[in-house]
Amino acid sequence: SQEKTPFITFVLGGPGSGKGTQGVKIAETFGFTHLSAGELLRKEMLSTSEYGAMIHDKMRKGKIVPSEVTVKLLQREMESSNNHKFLIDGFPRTEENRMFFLLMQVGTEPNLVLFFDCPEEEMIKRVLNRNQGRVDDRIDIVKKRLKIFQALTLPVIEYYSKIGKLHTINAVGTVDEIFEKVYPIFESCEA
Ligand code: UP5
Ligand code: MG
Repeated sequence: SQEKTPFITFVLGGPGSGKGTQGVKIAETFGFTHLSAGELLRKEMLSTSEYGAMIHDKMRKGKIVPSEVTVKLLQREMESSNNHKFLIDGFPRTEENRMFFLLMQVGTEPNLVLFFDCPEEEMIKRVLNRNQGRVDDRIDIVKKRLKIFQALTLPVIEYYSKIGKLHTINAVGTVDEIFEKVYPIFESCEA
């Protein structure tokens, strides 16, 4: 039930680049509803959903879940929210994801796109230190996720750069140091 035009921010970056951590802070500070595509898929995986087994199979291999499934989950959350400001983390990961969202949301391009730019060694270190029992936090799978990020997600990031929506943030430093760089982007935008 949205009366206002939605304001959509996509947060992109490799595995462990800090999308979730910064996403929570941005949402709290600037009044966004935070939707992590990965979290929504993990919740769906643990439910009795018909997609559960398929999602599990994709995730444990570091592969991308079909666009229609992810977009359906995102759309369900957006439609049931009273908020018009959404911060979507970890999506779109592929050009197909991007096109599918555009189709389902009838032409809604994001207002802002953040890219957390982080060196691979740092991303690997963070993910392996996390210890939250994720099926994909193993060194071999993390390397696979990094390869997929480079091959499929970097072109999407490049697209947003071309259309002038991208804000690249150096994601090395403390959580607070990084948030200090993120803050002015939202402070200066009207949502
Ligand atoms: N940490 C955070 N910031 C730090 C800092 N500045 N300094 C030191 N440590 C920091 O952070 C990772 C870890 O680092 C945490 O322990 C944190 O405390 C620490 P986090 O904020 O969780 O990083 P994030 O970028 O969110 O990492 P995540 O592992 O969640 O990224 P992924 O993109 O790999 O995971 P996601 O959940 O988005 O996707 C998982 C899988 O789901 C994909 O591989 C894919 O199989 C599937 N998927 C799809 O198929 N489609 C989608 O659209 C989305 C997901
Ligand atoms: Mg995350």
